[in-house]
Amino acid sequence: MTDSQIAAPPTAPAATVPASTALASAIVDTLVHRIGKDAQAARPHDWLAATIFTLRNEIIERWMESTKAAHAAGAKRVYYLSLEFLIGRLLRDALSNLRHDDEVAEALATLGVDLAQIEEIEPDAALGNGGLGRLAACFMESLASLDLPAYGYGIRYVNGMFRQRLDDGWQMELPENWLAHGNPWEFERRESAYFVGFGGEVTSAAEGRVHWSPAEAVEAVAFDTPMVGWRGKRVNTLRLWNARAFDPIKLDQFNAGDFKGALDGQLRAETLTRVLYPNDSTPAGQELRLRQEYFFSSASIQDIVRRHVQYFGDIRTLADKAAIQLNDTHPAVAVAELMRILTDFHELPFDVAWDITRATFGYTNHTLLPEALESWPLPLFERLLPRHMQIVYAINAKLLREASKVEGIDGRAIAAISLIDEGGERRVRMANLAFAGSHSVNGVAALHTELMKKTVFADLHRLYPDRINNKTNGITPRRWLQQCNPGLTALLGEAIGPDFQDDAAKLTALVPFADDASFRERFAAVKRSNKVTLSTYIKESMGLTLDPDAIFDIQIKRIHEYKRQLLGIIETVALYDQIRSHPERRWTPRVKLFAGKAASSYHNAKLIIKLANDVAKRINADPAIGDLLKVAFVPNYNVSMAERIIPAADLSEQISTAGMEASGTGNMKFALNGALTIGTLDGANIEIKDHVGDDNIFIFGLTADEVAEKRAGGYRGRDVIAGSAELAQAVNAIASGVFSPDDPSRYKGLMDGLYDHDWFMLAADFDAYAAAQRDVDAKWNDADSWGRSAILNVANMGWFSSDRTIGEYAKQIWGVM
Ligand code: NTF
Repeated sequence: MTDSQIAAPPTAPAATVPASTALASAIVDTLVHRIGKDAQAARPHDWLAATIFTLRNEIIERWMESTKAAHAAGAKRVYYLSLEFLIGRLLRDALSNLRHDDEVAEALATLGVDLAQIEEIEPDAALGNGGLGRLAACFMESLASLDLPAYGYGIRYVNGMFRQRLDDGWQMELPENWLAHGNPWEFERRESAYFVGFGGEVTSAAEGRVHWSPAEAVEAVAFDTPMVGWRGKRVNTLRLWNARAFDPIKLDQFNAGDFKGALDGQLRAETLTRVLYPNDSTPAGQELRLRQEYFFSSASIQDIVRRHVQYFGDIRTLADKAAIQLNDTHPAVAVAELMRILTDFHELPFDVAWDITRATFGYTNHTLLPEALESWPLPLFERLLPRHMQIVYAINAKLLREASKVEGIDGRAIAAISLIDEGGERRVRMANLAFAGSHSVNGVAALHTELMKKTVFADLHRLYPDRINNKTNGITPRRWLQQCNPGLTALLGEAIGPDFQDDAAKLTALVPFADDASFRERFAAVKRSNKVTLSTYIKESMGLTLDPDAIFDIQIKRIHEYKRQLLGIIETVALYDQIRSHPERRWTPRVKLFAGKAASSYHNAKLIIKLANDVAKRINADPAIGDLLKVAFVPNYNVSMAERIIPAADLSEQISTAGMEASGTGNMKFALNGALTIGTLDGANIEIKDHVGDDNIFIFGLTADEVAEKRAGGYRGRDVIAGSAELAQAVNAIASGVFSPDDPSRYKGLMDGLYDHDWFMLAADFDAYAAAQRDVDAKWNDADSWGRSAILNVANMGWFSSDRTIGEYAKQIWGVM
């Protein structure tokens, strides 16, 4: 969408604009006095900003009320520290949560402006990679909706997640400048600024006091964004830090003609908050990343301590008034930072500080993938954070002393518990630091939590058997049902009344409607209409025509080998081959959609994107296939794209190797919108199955235990491929260049990997997956059965609301409910 595509506002001057409502005149007033344009000159971005600024007035009032009320009540606050917040667009969210959508749409219409069109030009705030960042955004919304006083703390990246462009099917990464038109949602708080130091040396002063003199320092400046809860009940703060040089320009250097050197400090500071590391479940071991982690952790801890002392006076009561949750290990250095502030500044004894620290922090683990578990080379950590290194040693000494007293903890276990990895190059283990420094350590789905106890954290679990607990992830039903799927929301309201909007658990009232033929018809009509809308978008953006009566089979998520997009593609190739070989059979028309970004340095993931595109190109152009099979890789997957695609899905692909996807949250979004899941017994799929019922989900493949057994038993993909004609045929076709005639050996290495290093058990699961897909076809052809199952998915997904998840954190970890 470009500015010029949007209907021009009426040509009348501002004073005579038919502002039929007070709201319309307020928007025009904002346009004139705040943006400095009249209705005639206003561009779509000006209307967008004017609408947001106008709406903001009400939000600000509620925001201040929320803050004052929490203060007056002496309430305990929740602090959610996360290096990622994938919040997406905010206008529709705020409008909908404040119940102003119709009113604002009408007011804008009187001004000749289409609300839907200006909503579309709001940039996606993509300050995150995938599930972990989106979870943080859902949690912020639920915290406000449950009326819990909370702050999110993160980094205000100038360039968030890269924009993905496909050049001949190859992923290209382009910088995404979400702040190009300014950001009407944010408030710069110049008064909330903190000193964050790096490097330098630690000296002991008189009376055993320790003094850290950093070699360099930047200033962290707060930018606040209001997070509006459902029905505007409460507005919380997302506080994102921006780095600034203390001395933006060295005038002496500048005057001496060294212009570049004069601005060096500013440039170095800006670099800190310039880019989001575009990794998902892949390592990000660069120094800048550790600097980012410490920068935002330090500023956040300083801010939390400052607020506590200001409101409550006594630092010793911190844990009674503050619950800090670490979203994965990215903010784990906050444990050492709080210890530093408590001991070096507040002069508390080490053991007292340690008790306060552990009572204050909780840690959530989001992955068991060894390559994604953070650890930092000890020399780097020590050089950048010399005082924190001393504190880590002191914590470690205490931890290992405690461990050595426990029966059954031997030398091997001690080495595994230690905060320092001594095998090879010495490294600081951030997960162990987060674990040791928290009173609660949670996983994000039942299986994941069990695997934490058995694998990565087995020894720490033996030492602290009460610490690990489960909090199965959730999604906010406001964004992921009400806002993205207004058709379904209206239909649900007609059937069961509006109560489900305030309590997603009430969706179960829909269960009896699964047996109501006329309801099933209306339900199917809503889905079809969503599919038509998506098809129109794909036609316009990609030039591909889709049949809205085909099964819309969708896999959208970050591209990673463990998520097995390759399994989906190979099965697509196998199906293609079957259709060509047996044109006489009655095939069920399918549309296979893929979308997702690959980490820029992840070679195989990028090759998988290219393969999906090559396969799509060939199949879509094959006249023998016609409308029976269409394949598309939709570029630049992001939150807004998910909101567009998910309501149109019939089949949700959740096919990771069992034991590897910690939870998944896309799986929940699809099921809540009436898609059936085809999936493995992995992550939250297991709990989805338990809720929607075995008859309403397609489960296939190895279990996590079976995967582990096979790996231990010397599994070889080669043996399986030899025994599966369909798989062998598809793998050979891809390997021999059928889909890459311009470069026949392009996929040879990728396919060879399946024979000899099939770590993700793709070959092992292929036949079961293909069989499950034929079960999907059969069920699809029984429209009553499909419709019934789809409705039962919606009816039983209320449990996966992030309100339920946050309620559990609030009661069981934070003590705020
Ligand atoms: C992700 N972890 C997991 O891979 C998903 O399964 C899970 O749903 C989300 O977290 C949210 O819990 C990560 O992105 C990371 F960074 F930990 F690898």
